[in-house]
Amino acid sequence: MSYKRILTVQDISCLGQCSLTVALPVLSACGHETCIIPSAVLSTHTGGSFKGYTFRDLGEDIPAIRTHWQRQGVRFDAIYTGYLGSTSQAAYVAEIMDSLLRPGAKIIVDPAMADNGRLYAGFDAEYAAAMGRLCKKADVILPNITEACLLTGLDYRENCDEKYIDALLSGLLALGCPNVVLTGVSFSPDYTGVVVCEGGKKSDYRHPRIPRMFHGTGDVYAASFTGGWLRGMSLTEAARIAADFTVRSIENTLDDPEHWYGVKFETALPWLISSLQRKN
Ligand code: PXL
Repeated sequence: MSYKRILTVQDISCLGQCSLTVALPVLSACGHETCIIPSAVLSTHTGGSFKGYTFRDLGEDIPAIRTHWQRQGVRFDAIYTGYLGSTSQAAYVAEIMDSLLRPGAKIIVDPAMADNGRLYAGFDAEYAAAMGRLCKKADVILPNITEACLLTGLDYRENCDEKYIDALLSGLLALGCPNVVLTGVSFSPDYTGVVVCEGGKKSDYRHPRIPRMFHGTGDVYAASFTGGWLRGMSLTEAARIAADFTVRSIENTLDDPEHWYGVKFETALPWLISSLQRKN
């Protein structure tokens, strides 16, 4: 079994089941040491009917944390980045990728910035361009369709066909990252899933579509994908396990109409742990 030291850089949404409050428990459950740099602190995430949330950008701390860790000789086996607090943080994160990774370390970038055809509150085209520069440094990127459009300049479409997905994938590969896991790809009303492009080879994984939108599922997906992939699974296997884990997390939430702000991924963690054990 492989025990990796992972650094994840994302916000702390104090309430809302996304970003670090998902990544920490999921990566720990996957059997990895997880170090964090919080990009921002918010009282809640910015989605749904949360209004008037607090927001503190912690970007100024990032260079000082990097310098301290560099002095201590700290190195990571992987870095996994998600929601950043501002455009300028992308350059700080790039510096960390250049200075604090062990040889052969993996870079996973989830360009978490948009969904359903729209950027999240507070983000703009400049932020999307900065995410594109981070994607260039990555081993794997995990955009949803909206993020893929922002990264490639293609128009957002609600209905996908093979040709559209291929155009998005070529645009994403042209950013300079060799592997792509495109999430939320639905070729028919009843099914949704992911398309994986691993070293030029394309595959897809579909599961029945659940007709309700949940926040934070991209983070649940990216954290469990990262945890599985760093346990030594192939990219395709990790992409499938992450999809199944996300579906289970959603299913665990469906009977609770008041739980609109996130998914109950915690109750699916035993399934994730036993699935990873079976694979190793
Ligand atoms: O789940 C993505 C995400 C992460 N962090 C914050 C968000 C969102 C999505 O809305 O608002 C603060």
